[in-house]
Amino acid sequence: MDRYNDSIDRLPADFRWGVATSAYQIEGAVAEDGRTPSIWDTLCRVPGAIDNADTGDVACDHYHRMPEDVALIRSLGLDTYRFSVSWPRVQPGGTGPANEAGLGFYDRLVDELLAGGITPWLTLYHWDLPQELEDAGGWPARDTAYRFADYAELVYQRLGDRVEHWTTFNEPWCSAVLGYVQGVHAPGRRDFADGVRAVHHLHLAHGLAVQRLRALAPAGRPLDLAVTQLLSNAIPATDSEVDREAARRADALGFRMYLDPILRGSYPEDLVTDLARRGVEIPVQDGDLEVISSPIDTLGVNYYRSGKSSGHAEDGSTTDADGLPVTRHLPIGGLPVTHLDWEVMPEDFTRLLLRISRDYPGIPLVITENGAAYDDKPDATGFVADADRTEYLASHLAAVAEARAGGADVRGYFAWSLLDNFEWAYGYDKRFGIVRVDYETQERTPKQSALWLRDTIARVRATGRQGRE
Ligand code: GBH
Repeated sequence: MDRYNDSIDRLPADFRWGVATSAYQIEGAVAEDGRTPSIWDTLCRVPGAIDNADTGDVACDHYHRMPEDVALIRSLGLDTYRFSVSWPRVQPGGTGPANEAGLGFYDRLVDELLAGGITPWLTLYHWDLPQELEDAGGWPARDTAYRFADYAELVYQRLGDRVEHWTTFNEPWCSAVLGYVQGVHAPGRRDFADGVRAVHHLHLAHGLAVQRLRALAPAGRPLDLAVTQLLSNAIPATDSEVDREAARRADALGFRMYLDPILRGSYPEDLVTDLARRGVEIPVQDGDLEVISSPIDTLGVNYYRSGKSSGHAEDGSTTDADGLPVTRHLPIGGLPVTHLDWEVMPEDFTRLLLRISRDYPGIPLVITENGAAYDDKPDATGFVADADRTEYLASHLAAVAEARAGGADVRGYFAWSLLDNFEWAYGYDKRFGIVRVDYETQERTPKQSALWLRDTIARVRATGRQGRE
């Protein structure tokens, strides 16, 4: 792994080092202390929806083992912990008053973190919409955005005195596209126009919450407002006009649709044209884009994989049954892959970060997720010598350092994930943790990658560059 150190050691001594999780993936305790079901509890009961019929009912039992997990974070020398709040835990049903017992859990978590010298980095929404709000229409319904702003306010009222870093949404693309278009994530719906409506209402919810929190924060109290997006480059499969057009469409629908409204106050024109050809309109009302583009302080970037775009279907045709142009995602080829068959290409991460900072200048970036699933083989003591995951983290950290050297203002890096956990539609079989979880005993064992990260953090803190480059 040492061959990455020349790059990694260019990171600054005050670089932020974190690790990330999300509520439904680790907490368990789904029916305790007044929590009501979310759309994920519902999807987990649909036959065939989740590999092995796994559910988040118990997960890593973090709800009952939180102090132990905070101690683990501390033992690895991490300075920041990114977690999410479960909406149906703190506001059952998604409307009405706060549930004290549910909020109390996050209150204790925040105190535990602060007592251990760890900065809380709070995400309000990591995909667990209260089922009642889905029954009322879910994200394709505009009203859900206003419900979210109320929820954000209620959490801020309780934790705002101690939590400085607030992220509204984790990966709106996943909620909208995987949840409402492809139907592989909750709530499992399949309608392209609903997906487009969901995107707009997720953006609106973000903007409304940003305005609420900004207004609630007393003068002089620090407040860092952010949104986290899943981003990657759209690389044309070949230099042909057809493939370059496919990459442009993929970039409009998968990248610029998520950054332009928030950071530029408009949807891309080519996106609007592409959608119109499909008979779909974004349900923008007067004033929405002003709300959506309310200033934020940080952009969270989640990055996992690369791929390329082709304008040709498998049979070679360039239009589909409806006469619309084909946009197909393809592997790049010839690259190592993870347990999920995701291709590993760290140089593309550097390119992505440079592109974001060129096209959306002035906003500090934090890598809020990066990591990989590998088919870990524990030894007799439960230790996992995960050279593959360690290599993934090292090469991607080096890629971040290269992007910084090229001018990208990246302030921190959070590994996904602290623990092996419920990997959504893949259940527990796909492990992303830097810490092994034995699901029989709930025992936690740091993997080689966790120890490597601990040592790397200590070295960069001691020898890294002083101040920002
Ligand atoms: C992130 O999503 C999430 O924020 C995090 O919760 C998740 O654990 C992590 O990545 C690792 O996946 O094959 O159709 O079932 C990144 C986006 C979400 C992309 C899950 C792949 C599976 C879709 N990933 N998704 S599907």
